[in-house]
Amino acid sequence: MDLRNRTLGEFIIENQSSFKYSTGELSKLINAIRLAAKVVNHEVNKAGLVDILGASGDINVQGEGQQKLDVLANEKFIQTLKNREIVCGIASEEEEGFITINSNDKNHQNKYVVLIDPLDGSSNIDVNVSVGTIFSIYRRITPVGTPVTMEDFLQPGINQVAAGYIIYGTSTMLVYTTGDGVNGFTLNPAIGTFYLSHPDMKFPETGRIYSINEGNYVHFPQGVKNYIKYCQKEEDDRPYTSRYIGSLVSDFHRNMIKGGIYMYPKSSIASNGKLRLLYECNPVAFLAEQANGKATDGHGRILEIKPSELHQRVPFFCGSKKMVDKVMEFIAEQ
Ligand code: P6P
Repeated sequence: MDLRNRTLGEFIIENQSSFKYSTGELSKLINAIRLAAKVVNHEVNKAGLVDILGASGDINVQGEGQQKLDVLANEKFIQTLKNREIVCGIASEEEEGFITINSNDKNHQNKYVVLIDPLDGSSNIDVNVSVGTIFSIYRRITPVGTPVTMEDFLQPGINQVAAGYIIYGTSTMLVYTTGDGVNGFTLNPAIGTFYLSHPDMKFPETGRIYSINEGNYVHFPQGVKNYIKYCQKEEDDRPYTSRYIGSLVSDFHRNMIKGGIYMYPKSSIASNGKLRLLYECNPVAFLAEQANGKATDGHGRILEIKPSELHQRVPFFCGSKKMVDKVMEFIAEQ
């Protein structure tokens, strides 16, 4: 059966039975994310025309300058998710703590928590380079009907029931998994509908693209430095190509299609690297593994890390399996 041109709505319904807990709520949740994605996409695409470019003048919980679109995307996703009786809690890169939903309604049966990076790579907005939204969905582990606790958010990535991203690039795509492979949907802006354009996405076993901010080279651990030099050496299928957009979603998306590795290691100036475990590394790692790729902190599987803090950072190496294995060899030798 040719699945192409299925709409996202049709795909969700057709695949609902394959969801581990097919009660229809996860389908409603993915649909809510789809709606929020369209709203944010509309704002991102006109960012250059109205006064939402540039910094909001606020500092987020990370101590980073907030872009106006960061704030807007955060508000749109939280508002869309809150308005539907599906989730009981939300955590966001832009919020210090988690947001409890329906805590005063003792009868609510909402059982999912969502963690989001509402606009990753937002420093690229003012220079018209692609950015993305990343989301991660878990079933709560505390009793339904009670207010969520931090325990519901600090789950290892292996517990995710769904994860994905929206990439606001030359076209807008929603790419997600519910644990049964990775599928990509492209938005037809003329009619506001996402169509299945990339069924069953898979990482090539290896690749020739490495993505890392080489401006930090002097601060990297020796093993990472040695791997970069390995990528640049004229030998076998090397030197590789260096491609780094400064937007995790964009670098990951390209590498998943073409083959490659994305790296944000720890360094002498960032002892755990920069990327956040809960709403950047875990969802991207879930997608990577579902697409026959690999994701590690340099030693073990990202998805098996037991989180201790909402905004904790981890070193991140993710992409084609053979490339990730090779950088782990260099790290082990250092
Ligand atoms: P640097 C964006 O802020 C982000 O979290 C990722 O999307 C991106 O890959 C990385 O940080 C860029 O960080 O330090 O290289 O500018």
